[in-house]
Amino acid sequence: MESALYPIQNKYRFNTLMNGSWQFETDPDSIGLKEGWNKELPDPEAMPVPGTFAKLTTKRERKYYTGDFWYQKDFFVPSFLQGRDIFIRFGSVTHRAKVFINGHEVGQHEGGFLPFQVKISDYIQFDQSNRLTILVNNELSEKTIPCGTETVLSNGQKLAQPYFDFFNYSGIMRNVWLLALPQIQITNFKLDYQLSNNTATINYQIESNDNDTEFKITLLDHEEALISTTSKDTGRLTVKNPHLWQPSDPYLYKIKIEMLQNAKIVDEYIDQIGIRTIKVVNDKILLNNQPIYLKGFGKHEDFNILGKVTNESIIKRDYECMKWIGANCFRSSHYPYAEEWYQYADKYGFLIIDEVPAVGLNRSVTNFLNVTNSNQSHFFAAKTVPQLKQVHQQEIKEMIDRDQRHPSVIAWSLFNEPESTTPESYDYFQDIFTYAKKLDPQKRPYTGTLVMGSGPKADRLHSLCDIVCLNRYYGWYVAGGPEIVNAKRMLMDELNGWQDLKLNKPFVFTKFGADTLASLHQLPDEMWSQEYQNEYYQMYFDIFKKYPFIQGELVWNFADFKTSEGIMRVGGNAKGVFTREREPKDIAFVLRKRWR
Ligand code: GCB
Repeated sequence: MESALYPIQNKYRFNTLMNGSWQFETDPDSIGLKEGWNKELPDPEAMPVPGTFAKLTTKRERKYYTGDFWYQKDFFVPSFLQGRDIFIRFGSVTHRAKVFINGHEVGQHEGGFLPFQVKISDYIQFDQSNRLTILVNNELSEKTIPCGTETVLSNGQKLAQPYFDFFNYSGIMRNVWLLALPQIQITNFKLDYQLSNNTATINYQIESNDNDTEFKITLLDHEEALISTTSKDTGRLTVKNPHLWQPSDPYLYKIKIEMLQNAKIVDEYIDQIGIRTIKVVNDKILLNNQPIYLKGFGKHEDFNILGKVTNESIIKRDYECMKWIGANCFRSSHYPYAEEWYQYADKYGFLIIDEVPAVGLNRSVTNFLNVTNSNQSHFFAAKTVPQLKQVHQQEIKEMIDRDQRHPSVIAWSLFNEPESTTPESYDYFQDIFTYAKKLDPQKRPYTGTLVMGSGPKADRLHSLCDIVCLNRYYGWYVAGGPEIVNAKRMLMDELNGWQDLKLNKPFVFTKFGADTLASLHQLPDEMWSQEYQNEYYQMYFDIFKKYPFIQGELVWNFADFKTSEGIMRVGGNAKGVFTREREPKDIAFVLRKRWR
């Protein structure tokens, strides 16, 4: 990626959104490149960007379309932008993209949930129409993340088979910008904080595409009053009596970076930053050196019609619901969300466990059931693992480069429920953690979530994690309904087992939940009813009290969401505390009382 910086406008930086109606065509036989579709699509239809075709169609073949597909858009670059570097920036393209300008390939990107930008200056004509074409592919394999496989139906259609439990929405689902940047430009900057004696030290490191430049760095408070200023690409700023960022008071400073050449400013980038520290000490998570208990959700980017499309109205509504209920945290399960989510979190005072799309590293969609039955698919013994590891590492790097400055991001999750009981799984993740730990200047805690069945005896990954995150379903997939008394026993047995290991690490429940139909009430309660969801959660909360190393509860899920079809799901996953329309189920009021 050329730069991880979110687009901003100022005297030196111009951008315009390219969203709107684009041309679209599927290419089931992958003939497009040979036939020159990178220049002209033969029979396109209109398609919104951002958007996802799977939610807009009335045809099953289109909904489940798997393979290559193309987008095209004509655009204009006025000549007053000449002399600048021109880029196209994609918030994401799911899952991989090849980008062409006026027929020439200008870049490609693997991974469907992180931004990338491609430089197009050498291929465009100013003051004339230009053509942007993107070849997208949404197939799943064990070589890329998220993992899955595919099958070919008797009609010849390919069908993606995710090893994960959310719908494989794909396409261009986030914003697309045209950027005009100075040729000498700031490409990123990293910050980390130290607090002592009522003084904050901000260590910074600026990255740019030119070594022969100077910098001026200015820190301003919320009212734009000057706090501190310095020069050099690497250095420190000090803040006396800092106003710290925290969920109850998400105070943001402004940092301005000016880049100079021959004493003339050539680029400027301004960002809002929150001064705070985050670390794990013994079995506590410390925010600004005070223990913090995490309350909130595992979420998805998911909504009717939109699928995973970024929409700020939904972002705002979700934060309002999370604020109402008294949550302070969510995990970006199971992929990094659109950047706008993190900007809101910084302002609303939410904590985020930021997760890379490493989900489905286990040869089954119901992996929690398989592992519980001691089935091991020896996923990490496959020949494709070196390739997978490279993609996994690349996406960790892109996620950390993108999100490291957000005060809201308090931890990095490097996996969700992979196979974790085999020696190969340890070897794989040891490399992943070693790689990741070099990337974050703030050295935030690193974690990953452990599947049901990966308990204190069998699990091999917890030693790598700074926070041990458990996904548990006693009372739902195991010992549900009238057996809930056994579920209670099983959960306590497992927690006793962890306690005996004396790990001296914080534990967070990153998933526990029960599918619940908002329409169903029953006495005595039964599985799927709202009353059962209440009973289920109450059982967990009663037990959490007994184990002081539990430092957080992120329930599954914030809202009902779409999954693949199957006998386990009625219209999707119904474990939401809110419905898919973001209205509360009964449990929402229970949680509100508990969390507030
Ligand atoms: C899990 C998976 C998640 C599923 C969830 C469930 O632990 O990681 O993707 O949606 O279980 O509801 O079954």
